Amino acid sequence: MKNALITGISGQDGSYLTELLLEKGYNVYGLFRRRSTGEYGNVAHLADKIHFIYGDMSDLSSLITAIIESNPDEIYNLAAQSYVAVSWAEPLFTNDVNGAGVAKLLEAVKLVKPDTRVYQASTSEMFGKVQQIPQSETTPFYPRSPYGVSKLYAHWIAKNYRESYNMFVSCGILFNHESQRRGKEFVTRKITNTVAKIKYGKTDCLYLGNLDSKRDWGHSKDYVYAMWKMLQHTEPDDFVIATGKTYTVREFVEAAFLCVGINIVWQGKGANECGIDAETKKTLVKVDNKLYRPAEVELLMGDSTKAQKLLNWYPKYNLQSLVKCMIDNDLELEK
Ligand code: NAP
Ligand code: F7E
Repeated sequence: MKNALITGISGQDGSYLTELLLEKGYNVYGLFRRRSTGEYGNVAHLADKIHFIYGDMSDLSSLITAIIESNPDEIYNLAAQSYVAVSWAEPLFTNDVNGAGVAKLLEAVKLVKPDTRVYQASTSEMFGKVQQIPQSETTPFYPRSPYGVSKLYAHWIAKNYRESYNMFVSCGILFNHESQRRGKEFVTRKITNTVAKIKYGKTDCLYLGNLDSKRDWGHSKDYVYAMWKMLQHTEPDDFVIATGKTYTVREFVEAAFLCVGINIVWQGKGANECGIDAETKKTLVKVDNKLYRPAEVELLMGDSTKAQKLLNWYPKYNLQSLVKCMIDNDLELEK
């Protein structure tokens, strides 16, 4: 039986990864922050199967203790301040957790159990103002937010521990991945949840920022499988994980409304653009300037050929099946 330590276990990916590893017979340990509400987040349904260890990415002593207690064969470092928009409001905290926190974790692994295989959650946000389309492992980075910069530091420090100390550290450069467990502040879940509320008459309108942003959206379940595959590979390496397809926020909105039988047509431009129900002529989507970011990542589209070839990894979900499962879940929730 292998031991796995997951940081960020209560998040979206942490929960799907826990399910995968439990299915595979792992002992799962989760680094967990104390919460005033005492909840387990997305792993509440698995709480009796997980060994929780209190800790925080900013607290080196807790990371050392977690490694001693869990004696891990594999560590999946998923903990992060993961919301890009908040990284402008909390740039130093974001860096402490996402950047310096990774150096602390790697140093703890080096000191306590250097043969542990480590997965680092890198991100397509490191490509930021993209220098190539599509983006692959060889595309130059150009982060556009404190979040992107913090993750780029983590990515390079992870590579450095791999090369300096011969440690097995792999970085997954994952493009956006979503699910019914996605936080409601992220655009996809905000859209599906608000569409469900509109369907049941609980709210009138969906307010969004930049509708022109393009993202390569996959499903978290597919992406956590790629994380596991990376740590089973013969060599540590970096891999882009993406669907290879890109869509605008506007197209995601259209797909979500179509799932509840509403055809959206667009009128106006920029801040005056709105989405109208083609049948009733009601305005269901409006632009709110406050939701624009200080700097935007305009277009992401990943090339995961390397992961396909070396890991035999392919996504199962496409945009339509992703939107459908998110909408079905939110309709049930808001009923
Ligand atoms: P998420 O749902 O926001 O989960 C983040 C997790 O990190 C939560 O369990 C959170 O705990 C924990 N955490 C935050 N700050 C911490 C700290 N100081 N110490 C310990 N734990 C802390 O994120 P996700 O979508 O699952 O993403 C997982 C990882 O992949 C993140 O590193 C993210 O940056 C990265 N990533 C995500 C995507 C994506 O599209 N989802 C793409 C590329 C990379 P609480 O529950 O206590 O807040
Ligand atoms: O924004 C635009 C927004 O917050 C997507 C994280 O998991 O993926 C995620 O980062 C796009 C942006 O995700 C709203 O401006 C328009 O262009 O859902 P998001 P993100 O910033 O792409 C990467 C790969 C990560 O690593 C991150 O951890 O949608 N947008 N209107 C909006 N975004 C939000 N949140 N809310 C809006 O109302």
